[in-house]
Amino acid sequence: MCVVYLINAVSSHVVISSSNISHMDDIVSQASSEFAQDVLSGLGAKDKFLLSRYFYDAEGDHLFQAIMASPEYYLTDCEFEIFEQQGVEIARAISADGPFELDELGSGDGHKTRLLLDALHSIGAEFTYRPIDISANSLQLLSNRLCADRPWLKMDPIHGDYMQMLSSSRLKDPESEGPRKVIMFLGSNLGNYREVQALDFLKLIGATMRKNDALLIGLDLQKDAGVIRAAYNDAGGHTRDFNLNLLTRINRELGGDFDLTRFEHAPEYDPATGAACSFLTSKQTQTVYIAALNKDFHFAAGEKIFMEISQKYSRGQTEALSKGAGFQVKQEYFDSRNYFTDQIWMPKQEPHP
Ligand code: AVI
Repeated sequence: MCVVYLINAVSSHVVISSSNISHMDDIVSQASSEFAQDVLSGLGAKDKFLLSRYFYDAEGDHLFQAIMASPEYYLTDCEFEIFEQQGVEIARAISADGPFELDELGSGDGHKTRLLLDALHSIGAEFTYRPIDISANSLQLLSNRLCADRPWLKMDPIHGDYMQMLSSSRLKDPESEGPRKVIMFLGSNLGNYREVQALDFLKLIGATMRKNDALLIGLDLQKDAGVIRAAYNDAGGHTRDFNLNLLTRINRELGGDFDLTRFEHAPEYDPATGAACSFLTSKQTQTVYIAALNKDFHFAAGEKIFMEISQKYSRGQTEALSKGAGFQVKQEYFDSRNYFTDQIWMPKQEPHP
């Protein structure tokens, strides 16, 4: 029987009752003041920017689903193909060292992961699936669905920010006697970090791992520039709406007065570095007021707000990343067009003296 307890790792001590409503208010206002602070730093900078992690409110989640379903956004299909065609091979490789827990950082709707779970089940692997996601709603939906379809699955979903979780005791503690761990970080989510941050993040993951643990990571590769440009500028306009939705969020949560018709979605791809960057460009000279900051922000005509990086990797870059973060590459898997790769990385063993 499949039983799921949704653990809130960030605030598991908070039980909602009338006596701690004000504490809840504090938490909520703390979160929105962090958002306000980040918007202030971003729009107050000489080169304006906003942080892409704020894309994912309810509407942003919905738009991201629409992006993933669009014909131009090849990443999801490629990774799906890898799991569909090579899932059993991957399952064998990650389960070779015995029972383990499978921690998925940012599980989302688990569309691709289901293939891997089935492959693991088909070879009789012993594991517990621990999806970790910031969206309680997505996590609950995923858990209910998996529980209903796969009664054999042992599952321990965790609600929280995986970045915070990596530093928290639930995932940390490489000295502990707990089960072996396979950490999954799919969908080229790493590409949303700049190079230095990506390395730091990988090192943080590495610090939670023991000798026989593994990281299964999905990375988007460099390819024809036209294919990449189309993926971040789909004809249906979902990526445009996804970017503009962050201005709507600022209007709603921080009392901004952004007029969305005065900004244009302007993605760029640089084949020399592999950086696909999204910008919103101001179509005219304008001033935007944000009430929560009690501040005006001035935009020149043509001025850009940097929204997001989606790094596309060369083979040399993926190698440098794994090496730089202290991993050795155990296996690499590719889709039939060589657009995307899923790789198994293990912590590098220190040579014996
Ligand atoms: C979540 N992340 C890997 C997506 C990407 O491709 O960078 C986010 C995204 N932004 C625009 N389209 C998709």
